[in-house]
Amino acid sequence: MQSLNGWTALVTGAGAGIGEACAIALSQAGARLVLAGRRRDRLEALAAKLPTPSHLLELDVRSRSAVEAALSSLPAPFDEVDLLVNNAGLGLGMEPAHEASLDDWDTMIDTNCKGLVYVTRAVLPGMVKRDRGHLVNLGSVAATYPYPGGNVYGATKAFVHQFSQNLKADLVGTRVRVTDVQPGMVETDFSRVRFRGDAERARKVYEGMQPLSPADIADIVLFCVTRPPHVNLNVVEVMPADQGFGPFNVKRR
Ligand code: NDP
Ligand code: 8X3
Repeated sequence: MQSLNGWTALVTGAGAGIGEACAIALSQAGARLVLAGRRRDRLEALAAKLPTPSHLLELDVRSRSAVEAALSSLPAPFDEVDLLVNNAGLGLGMEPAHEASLDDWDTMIDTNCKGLVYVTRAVLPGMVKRDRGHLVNLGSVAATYPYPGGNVYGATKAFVHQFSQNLKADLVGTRVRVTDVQPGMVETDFSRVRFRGDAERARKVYEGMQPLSPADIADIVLFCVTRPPHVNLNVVEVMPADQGFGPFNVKRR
């Protein structure tokens, strides 16, 4: 496995779930970490566990001005980000589109699309200038496969996919790589957030099946970023062995 010694990795949403697991895996591989998220206590607890130095950013990615300010004033040696894991994101609600909350839709678009764009735009010029970098975006199987109640969540992840592909198009000829990692069911706080703290409903999502773990996704992210520099994994779609595809839903009268 290629070492990440000397690399600086920025992980958004690093205080929990997939982001936390990615931060741990990248740190264990030798990268120094910039840990971004809204809950400072979670970032501090994570930083204490990491074997490499880290810098904490208490940051809401929805705020364009906060993202720009935070990322333009990173202290050395954290100021040259080589690897960005755009992980911060969420699903809210599973109501059908005609009943869903427009506020929830705004929050998902602001976080999963606009927040990801703000952070990417802030780090990308430095990567291109140094001719070295890797953008890893957390998409989802929901980008490709619709399901009832997925509506805007799935659409935000389709945005992540299309943005990733278009970034790749712009970056041809540079040594900046782009990967869209698209997981299926991963057991994290994702469902608890989606169901607004209803732990029982969240638990039922993973009942009787073996979901992916955050460490499974971190393992894939680490694999993608440690390929030789000429190798770009564009899209990685991964599901638990216990998850599959639904049949077409036909309403018969
Ligand atoms: P978690 O709820 O466990 O973690 C989400 C992370 O995102 C938290 O660390 C949270 O930190 C952060 N976050 C949310 N909103 C913001 C914000 N506005 N600004 C900064 N950070 C924010 O869920 P997961 O680990 O499962 O989700 C991580 C990513 O993986 C998401 O993009 C999700 O869509 C994607 N994904 C998840 C799957 C799953 O089944 N779990 C499957 C496919 C994709 P804090 O609240 O401290 O800010
Ligand atoms: C989260 C996984 O299947 O709930 O992206 O959309 S799913």
